[in-house]
Amino acid sequence: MASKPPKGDPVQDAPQVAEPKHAAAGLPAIGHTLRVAQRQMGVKRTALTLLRVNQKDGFDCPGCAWPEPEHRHTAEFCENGAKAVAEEATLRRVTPEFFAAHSVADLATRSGYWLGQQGRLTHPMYLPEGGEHYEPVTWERAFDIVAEELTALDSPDEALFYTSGRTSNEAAFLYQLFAREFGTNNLPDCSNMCHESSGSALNETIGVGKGSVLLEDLYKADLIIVAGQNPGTNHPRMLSALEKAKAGGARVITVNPLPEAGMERFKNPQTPQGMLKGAALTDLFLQIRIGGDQALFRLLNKLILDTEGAVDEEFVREHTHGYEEFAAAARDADWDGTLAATGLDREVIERALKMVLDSERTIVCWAMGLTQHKHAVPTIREIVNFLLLRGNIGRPGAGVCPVRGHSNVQGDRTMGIFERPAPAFLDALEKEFGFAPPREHGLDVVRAIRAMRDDKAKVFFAMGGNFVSASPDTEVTEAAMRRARLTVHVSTKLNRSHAVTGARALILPTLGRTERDLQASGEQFVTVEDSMGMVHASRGRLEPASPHLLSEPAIVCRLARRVLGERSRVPWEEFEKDYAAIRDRIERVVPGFENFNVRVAEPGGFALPHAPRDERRFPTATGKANFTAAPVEYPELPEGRLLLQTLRSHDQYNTTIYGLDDRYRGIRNGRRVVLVNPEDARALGVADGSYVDLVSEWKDGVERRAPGFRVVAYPTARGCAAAYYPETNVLVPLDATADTSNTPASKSVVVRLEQSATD
Ligand SMILES: Nc1nc2c(c(=O)[nH]1)N[C@H]1C(S)=C(S)[C@@H](COP(=O)(O)OP(=O)(O)OC[C@H]3O[C@@H](n4cnc5c(=O)[nH]c(N)nc54)[C@H](O)[C@@H]3O)O[C@H]1N2
Ligand SMILES: Nc1nc2c(c(=O)[nH]1)N[C@H]1C(S)=C(S)[C@@H](COP(=O)(O)OP(=O)(O)OC[C@H]3O[C@@H](n4cnc5c(=O)[nH]c(N)nc54)[C@H](O)[C@@H]3O)O[C@H]1N2
Ligand SMILES: [Mo]
Repeated sequence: MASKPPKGDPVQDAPQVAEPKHAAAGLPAIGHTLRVAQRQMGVKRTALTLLRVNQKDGFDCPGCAWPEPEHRHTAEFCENGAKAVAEEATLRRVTPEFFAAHSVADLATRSGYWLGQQGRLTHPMYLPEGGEHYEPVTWERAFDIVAEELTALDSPDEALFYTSGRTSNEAAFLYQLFAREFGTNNLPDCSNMCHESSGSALNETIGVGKGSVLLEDLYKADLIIVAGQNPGTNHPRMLSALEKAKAGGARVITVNPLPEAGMERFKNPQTPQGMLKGAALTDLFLQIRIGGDQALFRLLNKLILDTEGAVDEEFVREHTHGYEEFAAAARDADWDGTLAATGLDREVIERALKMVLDSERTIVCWAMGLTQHKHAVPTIREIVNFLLLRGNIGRPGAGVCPVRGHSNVQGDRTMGIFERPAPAFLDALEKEFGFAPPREHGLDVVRAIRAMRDDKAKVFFAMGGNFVSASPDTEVTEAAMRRARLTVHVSTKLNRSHAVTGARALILPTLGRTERDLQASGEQFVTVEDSMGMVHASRGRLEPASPHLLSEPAIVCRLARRVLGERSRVPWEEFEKDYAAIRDRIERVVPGFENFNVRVAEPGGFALPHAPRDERRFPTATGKANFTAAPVEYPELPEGRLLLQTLRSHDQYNTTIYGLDDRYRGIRNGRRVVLVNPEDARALGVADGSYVDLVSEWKDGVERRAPGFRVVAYPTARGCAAAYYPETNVLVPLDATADTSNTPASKSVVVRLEQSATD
């Protein structure tokens, strides 16, 4: 079957293909942004809103978690940030009339793109058991329904409280507080599918699960390695930071199976010169085979060990543990094995080594290209080994830089959104609020899906996000969701998770970042933490999309009062009135937030402490930074198969689809494409432009199929393929996860291509 768009879609998914681009941003990006923004918001609102993004008195961009530079241009221009804002500030509305016209069954046939394009949700909506349409419901009745189902559970652990990473610190703190006072640590979050592998690897090795660099460090670095990340699309403001670092003398190595335009050349729209010619960003491109990174860094580590004087022996002696065992394992690395694992040639690795040895200050940045593999955690640990060897953690211009996704995903974790909370955090909660939080670990995303599938969890509550589309194994996940008694989504926009429901379902519409949040004590602001541990305020200015919206903190406070009633020890009413009261409590529970209300009022906010970065102190079990010596792994590829990575196009924010183009990769008007190396296409006998089904093969023997993808001959590494998420999530087996972190292995799915049957 050739790709057929779901019924009602405005545009046929009919991909057109041109040559990929070799530069990002520039004039086309500005034109594109204004067109998208004006379509959603009109001219006046576009100008007003875009001026407020990431300004000192404005709101935090709901796009990515990249930090803000201290000296902002009037409009820190970012095409994809602007698209994220336009998506939220749109003038389109999804009203009760819309739901009367569209049954849930109808909504389930629509594409994610179509659903998102309908606009902002305006009223709380309820789908009764056996009902065909969502109906408007009062907030009181909505909270009653949640309370009915929660109190009917045999155990609080039959409830799941999911969070997506846009939720503010204040809302996140209240949400985990409610879940724990209710009695469960079942707090799965999008981080489980995202940077969990980074947290797992960093916690164990350096004692803090977060990056160790600030923006200034990038400007001081000699060498920046960007591995498994596409900042031109997903963190566009990082390109200006890389440009500045390069102007200061840094060199850049890019490690990626795909040549990504943003890493090739950046046309800075803020400077006339940038607009014309742009700056080349990558000095050396290692076009690695998917999953080859651990092998690459292991070999580099061996080569460093083999070079006289290359190891920072004093640092290793004073600050690290496990060196001997690691060094013995690293010395075993061999060229042939590494060349096979990475698909690289010897000469390019030798050039990389020279750049590594020439650098006194090295930073490694990474994102989903490293975290979503079976061996993601040992891969990131190998990067830590690499940095430790030359003393590159805990001094200016050097360190680990996992680049986070959602704008407050890091802050949510800091606030306690975690299914495996540290005992010290629970102790602090207990002391502050006087109830005994549950101590048993809760369920992460993958385990939560299994629990619903096996009838062990019956209420699913989501603070944002789009759980069924973001999760792996779409058919399994959707069937699991449909088994729930009640599914509840606190959302700004319509998405597929509203159409794939439990027996009863609720949609609770909420304020976005851009909107004014008025409570009894006056106008409120919230706070967020960026990818580099900087905490700052975010204040919305726009009139809310509807008078019926409640803020996320207000929803949690009212729900908690309704569910917990007299038994609660928490002053929910006070918190709802004045978010400063929430911050006072955060200050007393979470380390690093001393004087929170005062410090967050300062322009630019404040940095959270980070012992390895600030004092070269490593709060690990050994009290030192730990070298590790895991065996090298890389994905095996059977004959006639490809390793598929599922990634983002330039016109999407996770499951939110802005449009059908992927400009830098030369794709227009369609998303069902699979990028294949031309030589692989030839060897497999599939023609460029033909349509194939992607069929994933996994040891459970279940055949997972995504039909109707147009083959695009593309210069990706040999043996590798790429196609967009979430269309390909159906191919990622629920049980295919990273060791230790349990993150779905969305970047290495073994697939075969089958010629699509034509209709
Ligand atoms: N506009 C926009 N911004 C976003 C998002 C969005 O969807 N749209 N999403 C946000 C979120 S939640 C996140 S987590 C981030 C995601 O940011 P990214 O991680 O940049 O997103 P992906 O598109 O998944 O890209 C993964 C990159 O890793 C490469 N890669 C894949 N496999 C391998 C491998 O084995 N080794 C190496 N070295 N490279 C590999 C891919 O070719 C690709 O360049 O972006 C955030 N920002
Ligand atoms: N195959 C594959 N799967 C992946 C990935 C991949 O690379 N490949 N990436 C994974 C990653 S890195 C992540 S982070 C997850 C993302 O998983 P999620 O965070 O669950 O998904 P999003 O698409 O970001 O969620 C979008 C929805 O959030 C709601 N929303 C937006 N803003 C707000 C707000 O301010 N408040 C509230 N309450 N709701 C809001 C809107 O209703 C919107 O429809 O997906 C993961 N899934
Ligand atoms: Mo993410």
